[in-house]
Amino acid sequence: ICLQLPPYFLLLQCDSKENFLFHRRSDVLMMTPWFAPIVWEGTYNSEILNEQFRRRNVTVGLTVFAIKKYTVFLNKFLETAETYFMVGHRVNYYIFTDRPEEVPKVPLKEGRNVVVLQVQNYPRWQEISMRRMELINSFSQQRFINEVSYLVCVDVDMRFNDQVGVEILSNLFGTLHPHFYAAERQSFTYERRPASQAYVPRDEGDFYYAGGFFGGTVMEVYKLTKKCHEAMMVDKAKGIEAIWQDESYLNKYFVYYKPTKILSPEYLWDDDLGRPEILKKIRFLALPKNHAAIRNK
Ligand code: 2GW
Ligand code: MN
Repeated sequence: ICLQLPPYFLLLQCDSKENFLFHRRSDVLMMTPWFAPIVWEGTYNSEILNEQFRRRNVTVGLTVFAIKKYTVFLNKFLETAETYFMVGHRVNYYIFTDRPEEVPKVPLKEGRNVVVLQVQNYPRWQEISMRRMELINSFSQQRFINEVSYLVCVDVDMRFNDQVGVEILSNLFGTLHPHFYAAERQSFTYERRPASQAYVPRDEGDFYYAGGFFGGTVMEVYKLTKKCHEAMMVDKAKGIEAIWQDESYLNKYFVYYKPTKILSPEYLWDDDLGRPEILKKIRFLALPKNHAAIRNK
């Protein structure tokens, strides 16, 4: 017999906690007005997602920069990534460094590789941070496009603290900055000088994204890093540097090229902000750093 379901069947299904399709939260925004999912714990089914990405035999590239003293962060970064990052999937770690001899030998699980890419050092820290765009861009074209499907580009002064899996993957994704996920547009620290290429007018911008966690397909990351690097070069020629360096240019990009997925601050947290109730998981955590000691040349 043919069972005629009432039109509200789907709603009922979603409202039942017993139902395997129940993946929603009412305490956080789960989708942007341009229909990009915002990834919070409790809003997705990792079993289904893992199966989809395994079937495609996807390889994920994780780019990280460890210039000068920042090589001290690599050990904890890699160790915790082995425990939590893309477990069960193929991973290439791309470590950009000026000190290849300081890259620790961390035991890796099957299907996971470390690739050390030697790069030059820049005297100014702002330049070290900003040049990441240029380097990711040029290596995307030369190398990443042949080796991985997606790139995940992160800060190194961090540790993985819980699962970061294929739920983050999409054509183009950014992460809500932990200081601003609950803030209003007026308080976002976009670049506000019209002379800068990173300028965002007061009445524009959707979210404030973190510079320390973004990614997408190699093609999308290629386009993003190209635009950001070019904008930086235009500014540099005029003697301007955006207020939060690469983060400002990234935020400008996302105003006009909107991400297809957004990660909640679970994916870039800082314990200086405590641990609010809405955070069911803290997946990637800033390490306290002695700014004076680590940042001196
Ligand atoms: C040295 C002195 C001062 C600041 C940074 C550095 C430095 C950074 C360095 O000596 N060597 C190095 O490899 N880095 C790389 O740049 C490293 O990958 C690090 O994670 C990244 C960004 O610097 P970080 O993590 O010290 O700055 P945060 O945590 O304040 O980063 C936020 O703001 C930055 C721009 O000012 C970026 O947008 C970053 O993505 C944000 O998380
Ligand atoms: Mn950092």
